[in-house]
Amino acid sequence: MNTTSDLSLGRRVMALLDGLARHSDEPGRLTRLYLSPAHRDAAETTLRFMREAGLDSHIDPLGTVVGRMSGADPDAPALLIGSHIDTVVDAGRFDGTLGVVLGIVVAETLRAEGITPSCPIEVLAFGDEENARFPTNLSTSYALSGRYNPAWLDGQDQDGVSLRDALIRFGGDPEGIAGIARNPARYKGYLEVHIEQGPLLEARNLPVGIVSAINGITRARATVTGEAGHAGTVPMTMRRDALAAVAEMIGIVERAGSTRTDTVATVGVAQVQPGAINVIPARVDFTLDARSPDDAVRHAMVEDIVSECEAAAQRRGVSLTIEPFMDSPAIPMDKDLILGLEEAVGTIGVTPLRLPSGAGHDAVAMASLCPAAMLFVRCKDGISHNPAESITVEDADAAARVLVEAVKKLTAGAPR
Ligand code: HGY
Ligand code: MN
Ligand code: MN
Repeated sequence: MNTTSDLSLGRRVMALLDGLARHSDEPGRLTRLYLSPAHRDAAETTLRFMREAGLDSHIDPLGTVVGRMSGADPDAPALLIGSHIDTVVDAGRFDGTLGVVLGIVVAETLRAEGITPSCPIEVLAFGDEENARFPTNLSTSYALSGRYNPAWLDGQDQDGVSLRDALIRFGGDPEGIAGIARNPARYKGYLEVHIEQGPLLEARNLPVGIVSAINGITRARATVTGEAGHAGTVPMTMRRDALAAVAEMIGIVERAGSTRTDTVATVGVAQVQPGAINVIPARVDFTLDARSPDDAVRHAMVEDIVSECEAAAQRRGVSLTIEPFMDSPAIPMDKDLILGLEEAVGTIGVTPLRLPSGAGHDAVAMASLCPAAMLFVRCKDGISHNPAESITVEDADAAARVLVEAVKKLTAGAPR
């Protein structure tokens, strides 16, 4: 049982993360949306890291960075390891990038130990996990299982730029998407390491944990249209105030998400027009994000939210449109890969704990290609989607050692 370490792997992980954290589209904070200039730079840096680790690497037509290590049997079903390098606005530096960097550190470690895996190993750095720029759903990872929705190409960001145009500007190729789809028979599994983005591991004083299942997510874009008017002259009873209506709707969303302990519902974005202090708001564009481990519960919750918001719109004389663009199912992780991760966690002297994921991950999409499993890493105060997001070098090291053990077991190869 290898419970001591010189932390060299943890330090290597932190160094590679530092290299990626430099790439942001905004000065003074980390924002790296899909297909942005910072995403391009981060993809190039990831490509360099992969090549320096000896991986045969390229950037695919949708911007995913792919690094491949050959195996003793080049035709054996490959093991995939990955996560994402896109971020939310004003993000932390560990969400997504940790899993990519750990895949690279595993490749470096196998090579340093002279181990040729029995099968090929691929490291994947996806670019559209947050879906924070376009109305998509894990587009770059779903492309690997042949489930890319062509309608995503016509989706626009808040500046009216289509995904297709952004992809071409990025150096991607909309015509190459079909070629990204992989044959499921050629893959034995997908492993993703990710920060927990919640408080449980810290509360249990555990550096790592194993994901049992990933919650389902509904996302929608909504618009309420009222009537602009003079804030000083229009009587309160004669207004069609779009923002006052949305304020009531946000209360509806919050109450719906609070009815059970395992559901959540959030309005994360609200853009007010015309947005002047003395003008009654005419229009509000806002978003809905609703989640549950049970898809029937989630669908019923969303139906309740929509019907109550429609009633509120009717009472207030405003119009409401709600356009769902994501219905991501709750996904259990693969039982055999979970057992393998539990065994690997045991080798570093940690008691394995299974826990659900409230956050979505590329593993949801990858589970439609091959068996998928995730290892969570403790993060301080459970904070994420926040620049205060942090992990310790010791926990980064623990995660690296667990992943190396799990990969060695899954690709038991002969020393060179
Ligand atoms: O929103 C999520 O669950 C993930 O961070 N994209
Ligand atoms: Mn993530
Ligand atoms: Mn995230």
